[in-house]
Amino acid sequence: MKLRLILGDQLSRQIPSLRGTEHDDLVIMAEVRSEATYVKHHKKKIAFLFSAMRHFAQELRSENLAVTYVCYDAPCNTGTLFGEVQRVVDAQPIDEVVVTSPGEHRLLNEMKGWSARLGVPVSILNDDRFLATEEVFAQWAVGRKHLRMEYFYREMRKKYSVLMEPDGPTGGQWNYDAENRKPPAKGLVVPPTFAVAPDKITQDVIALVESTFADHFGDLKPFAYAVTRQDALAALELFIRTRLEHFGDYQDAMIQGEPWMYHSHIGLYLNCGLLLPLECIQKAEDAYRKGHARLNAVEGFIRQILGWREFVRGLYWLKMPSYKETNFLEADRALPAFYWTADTQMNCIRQAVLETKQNAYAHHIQRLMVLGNFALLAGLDPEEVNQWYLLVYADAYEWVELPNVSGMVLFADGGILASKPYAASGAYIKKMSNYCDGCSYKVSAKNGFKACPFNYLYWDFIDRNAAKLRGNPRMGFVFKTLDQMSDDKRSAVKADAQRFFKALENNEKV
Ligand code: FAD
Ligand code: DLZ
Ligand code: SF4
Repeated sequence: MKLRLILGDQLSRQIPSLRGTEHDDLVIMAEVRSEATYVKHHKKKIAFLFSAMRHFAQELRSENLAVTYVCYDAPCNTGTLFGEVQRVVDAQPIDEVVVTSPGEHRLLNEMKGWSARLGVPVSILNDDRFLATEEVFAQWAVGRKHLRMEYFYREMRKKYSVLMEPDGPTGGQWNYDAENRKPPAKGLVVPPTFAVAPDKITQDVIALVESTFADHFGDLKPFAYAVTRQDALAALELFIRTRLEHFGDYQDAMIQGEPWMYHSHIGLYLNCGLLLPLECIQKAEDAYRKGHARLNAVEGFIRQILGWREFVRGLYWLKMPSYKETNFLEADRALPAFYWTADTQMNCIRQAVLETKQNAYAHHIQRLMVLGNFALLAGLDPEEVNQWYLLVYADAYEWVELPNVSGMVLFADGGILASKPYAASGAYIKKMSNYCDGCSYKVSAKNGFKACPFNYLYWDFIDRNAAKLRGNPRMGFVFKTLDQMSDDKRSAVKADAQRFFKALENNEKV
């Protein structure tokens, strides 16, 4: 008799640990303190996952599988995954425990010791929901000085015959970003996003989270996320029908009061197993083939899933555990309180934090070029920044969060993931959003009290890190500009940055 453990982010009928299930096997799923609190996840993330877990258990039971489901508040709940597995192993004639490899290094490490502790074999299976195994990625990486997503992505396109013609990539190019990334058009009306009313299971979970995780960050209500595969598929279909066409155009655009923009909002479903990557890719390609969406939009969307998503996962497993310790720029400033409270005069940050708090979601460019850009320019401690990103977003698991934060945002890995830091002044945010219109700071002012902090923090960041970044061939122009800067201007930048940092340290509202 096998005990098949299904984790909260493995809610797929295709998960390897459910394959070949015999009639006397037992499935176990458990809501446990250790997973819900190793970082204090956003309330909505916990509610989403517990509800999706409960619905998945129900689905398995409807197929006559025997499921032991341990609710968070069950009196016998030991609070850990190991404890829950051990309880079953102690009570039943279990010959083997079967689990699909978890998405986080800390848990995999722990599971490797389970067999000795339990006294039964524990099989940890490869998670083949992903399109590149750790081995395939490692093989691709061998001998490459720089790991660049674009080249990996091309291999994946060929391997899975996605947007491919007999003579090469569809349309003749691999990448159509030159046609993408437009600023928001005036009067743009964003279509409504997918929403579903909470059923009884979700309502019960919301009540549980409200009383048990009251001190966690974030708003529980309104709760409108899908918690079943059927609804997650409906959310995907809605995206393809109403948003995909403009995905590329407005991929980097930000509008005040429009948290969802033209993004797909499927990351949380993909990462917990309700959706599978290849089906999302194929449905998007199908929309292009049927003439429902343009190639620039479809290729851009597919690249995120077939390229970036698989690339960051490959990198995570290739470089862990040392990747977590990287801090190339030796950044050590504490995370400012406004990442929790939104109490800042910087309107772009205020909006992004408020939306994060409401939805456990912010779209990519808010994460990268607003919240992330500030963290980079201000030299925030990578450990604190990683913790924050891991707990605030409903789609966050370390395998995807860590490379995005330490690699893409903070350049903490020294350039393993990105060829140069994604640092930008206020001009970028002004170009891609309307946040600056409602800001107490002036984006056009470069120095002084009223100046947009991103402006002087950008040059202070470049100056401060010159010894480490000057040799970067992609930053030649930036350092040329720095070198031509007058001494007065350089001193003004330094003085403004120091004043700003002092205010931060004194917990003043900046
Ligand atoms: P869309 O913009 O519609 O993109 C479609 C899908 O592509 C996403 O659902 C996701 O599966 C994939 N994707 C897009 N960009 C990336 C990327 N850079 N890395 C991996 N997959 C990508 N994504 C997570 O899934 N979990 C995280 O914890 C996470 N943390 C991030 C932290 C930072 C600092 C940054 C800059 C990015 C992070 N991302 C993370 C990537 C990206 O921002 C989210 O995947 C995306 O915002 C999810 O929203 P969406 O489903 O609307 O995505
Ligand atoms: C994120 C999460 C949370 C909040 N709670 C649980 C849980 O109670 N039980 C469970 O099996 N999984 C949970 N998860 C997902 C795990 O944290 C995830 O499986 C690991 O981090 C590996 O990716
Ligand atoms: Fe953000 Fe600066 Fe614009 Fe204010 S002026 S919204 S701080 S970029």
